[in-house]
Amino acid sequence: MTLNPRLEIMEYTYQFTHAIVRQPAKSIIKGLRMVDMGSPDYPQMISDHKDYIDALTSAGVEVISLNALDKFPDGQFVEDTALCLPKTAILMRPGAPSRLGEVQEIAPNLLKLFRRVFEIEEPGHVEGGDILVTGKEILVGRSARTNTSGINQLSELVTPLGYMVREVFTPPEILHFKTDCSLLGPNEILSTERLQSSGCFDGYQVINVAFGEEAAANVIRVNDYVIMPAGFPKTKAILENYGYKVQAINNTEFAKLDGGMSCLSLRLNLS
Ligand code: CIR
Repeated sequence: MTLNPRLEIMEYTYQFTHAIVRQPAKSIIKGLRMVDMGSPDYPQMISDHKDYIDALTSAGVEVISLNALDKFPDGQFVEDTALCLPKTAILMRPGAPSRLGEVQEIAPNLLKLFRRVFEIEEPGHVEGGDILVTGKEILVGRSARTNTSGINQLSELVTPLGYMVREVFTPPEILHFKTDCSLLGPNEILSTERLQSSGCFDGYQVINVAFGEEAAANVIRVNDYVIMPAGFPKTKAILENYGYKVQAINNTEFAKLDGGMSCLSLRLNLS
């Protein structure tokens, strides 16, 4: 019997065996930010990062923890450096010049784990935070960090593997497409109303974060759990009412650098 490639894609949208994280370097306090919300507290970040790893572990993934990189203040936001699909990894090319070198740091780790490793090349730029893999397609938000050349290259690389790439738009007031949305299930999306109103999720079942809790839109679905930032009780209750098992992690400090739940890990299915 031939397996429907689409079905295989759907199975892997939130089922993960491993995650890669990187320890926050002391230089993180110099990380990029869209708006200055004050200096992040390094010891609190280390503590939150540990809780994040514990949440991933209790969701059933083996966490591969890489060393801190002092020369890359945003280096712990590993999601932006690669897209990991079953059996295939694609090295990104961040649009932030200070982050380009992070890709060479993650590459050897992915080369050890994946049979196929591709890369986005100049003049393309894509950051993983702009990519949402759903059960039926890969949505990529054009943003200040992700350009059309990068999206076209990504499409050419993954179309032969059975994926469809659809270009969407990241609203200019947010950093990445996934700043405002997350995957909850193959056809289920958590989104802010402002992003949903662009029409990019037509055909999906969309759950909106509570009004005033827009910063809760970046969560990760990992196996049976949804890992979300703490401090958003209305959105947590909404998710729980839908039957999701939720773990909330303090994110006040990474948020000062526009970091959220998804950016702190690369989630992999190595089965
Ligand atoms: C940056 O501006 O690149 C970092 N300070 C934050 C990156 C967050 N990445 C993500 O949400 N995927």
